[in-house]
Amino acid sequence: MTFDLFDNLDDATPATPPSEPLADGAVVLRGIARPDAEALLADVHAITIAAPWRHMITPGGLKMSVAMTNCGHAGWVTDAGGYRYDPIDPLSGQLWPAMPASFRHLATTAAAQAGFAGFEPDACLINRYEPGTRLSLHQDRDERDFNAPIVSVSLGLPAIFLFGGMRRADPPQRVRLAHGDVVVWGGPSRLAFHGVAPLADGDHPLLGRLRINLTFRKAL
Ligand code: MD3
Ligand code: FE
Repeated sequence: MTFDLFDNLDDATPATPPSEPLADGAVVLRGIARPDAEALLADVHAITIAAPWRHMITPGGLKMSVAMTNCGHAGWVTDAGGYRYDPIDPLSGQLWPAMPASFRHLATTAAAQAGFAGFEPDACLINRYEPGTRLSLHQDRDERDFNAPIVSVSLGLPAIFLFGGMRRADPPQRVRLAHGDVVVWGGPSRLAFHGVAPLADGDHPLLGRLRINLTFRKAL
């Protein structure tokens, strides 16, 4: 047996996992959050003690099936008054919890791998799905600067992500997003319609019957 000190510099064994282009500006980094999953989930738990999970009400009066919370300098909220980013959690009347270092590090590393060096997220929306929970097709356009990408991190049960086009009627492609998958949505993909199909039941070793998704944004 011989050991090659330079193994990691070999072209056949890249130091970074392969990135898979999904669409113009959208890159999937399969499994890159797996090594951090326990730390990320401990931080999610701490956030939800100060800013509990809640089912927000859309301006149309519908209760969302996805439970949400936020961390960072602003949080995405919806209520009878509309959609907005708010520095204050309306439930607690306090600032949202700070963005943990584990979150920020993963988001900036993933963005840089996808060609968005210098991404500085100021908001992280945290979504919790139970079996049957879905997110209908929408665009994310409440952020100030669409030049910044959105970075999403999937944890727990796998989901079928629906990735549409620039018009709501464009037929979406279905992409399976599993535990540890990170997707960077920039460029022309930034304003694409997207959603999540009803979550299939299952039993994940870390999260049981849940899926948790983190989306990092430059909102302000
Ligand atoms: C493509 N969340 O929070 S993450 C959302 O799985 C949201 O919880 C979904 O859509 C979830 O707004 C999807 C992937 C994602 C997030 C934002 C995007 C894809 C995107 C913004 C633009 C284009
Ligand atoms: Fe979205």
